Amino acid sequence: MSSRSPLITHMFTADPSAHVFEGRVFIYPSHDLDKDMEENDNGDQYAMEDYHVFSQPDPLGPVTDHGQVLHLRDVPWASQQLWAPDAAYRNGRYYLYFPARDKQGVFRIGVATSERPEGPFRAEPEPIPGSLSIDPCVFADRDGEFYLYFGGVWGGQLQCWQTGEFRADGKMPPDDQPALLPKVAKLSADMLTFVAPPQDVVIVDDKGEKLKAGDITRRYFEGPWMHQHNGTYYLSYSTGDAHTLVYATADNPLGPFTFRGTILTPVLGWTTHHSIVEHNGRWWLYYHDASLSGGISYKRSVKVQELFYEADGSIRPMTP
Ligand code: FUB
Repeated sequence: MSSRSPLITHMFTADPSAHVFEGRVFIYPSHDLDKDMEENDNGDQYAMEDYHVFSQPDPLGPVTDHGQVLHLRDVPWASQQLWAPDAAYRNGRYYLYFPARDKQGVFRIGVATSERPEGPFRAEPEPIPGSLSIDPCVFADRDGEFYLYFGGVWGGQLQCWQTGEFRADGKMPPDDQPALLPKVAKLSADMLTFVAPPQDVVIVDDKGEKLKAGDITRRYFEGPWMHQHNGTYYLSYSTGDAHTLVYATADNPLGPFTFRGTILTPVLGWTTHHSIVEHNGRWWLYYHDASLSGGISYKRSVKVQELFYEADGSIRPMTP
């Protein structure tokens, strides 16, 4: 089943992170601007300035817009580009994780907090120390630990961090070398810092070899999502310039993860970005495409489609 049409039509929304809080599905998306802009590989056209939070009684139910919950002007350390966010609940508080460029133009990840899942959220004065790049995904493991996954290449700057320091001239690795990898860090009990420096999330093929940079239909690009199903950990992500959503699995949240296959074939538009959530025993893929804007790749819209597992734990591939 799917909604077949955009869930939200009064504004452009993208990068939906969906979670069930208090029995409702809450969606934390990017808010694409309705302006005409030049497009480039640096992603300057994704000039988002605020976040709205949305909720539904169930994935096919009506959507409530809870309004603007955070604006760039209220994030002391950020200068521009509020990109894909995610949210978590722990110990009576809600945490919104979001990337933005700092005053030096370097992407960092910040946190904002609220007593309510629908916000409004108050930003911490500084980004998370040691954070970098874009696309945070926060994952609550069964043992009560929380992990933040993040990272994206090209405009997301992951290629600029290969030495451990930020190098604005950082290049993508050659095609025959291992691909760049998403990062993961365990979160502190107050959810505001990393307990250890971020580490690579290794993705290998079925022979145990790291995926190569030139393997564009399988290697990591951006938009990590972590979920757990029947004891298996699923790392799903966008392949970027191959325009698919794919996944890899492991028996623990840190990996290494073995590549398994495609979840979603390309959508209309350049980017593809998603989340996977369980609601009342059924699983759902939230994603975006550019159908509402007639294909303008930086004016996107959130959609939802039911996701099914096969008996061997693989995810049944979908078309948008
Ligand atoms: O929305 C801006 C960027 O586009 C996100 O951070 C990426 O994942 C891609 O969807």
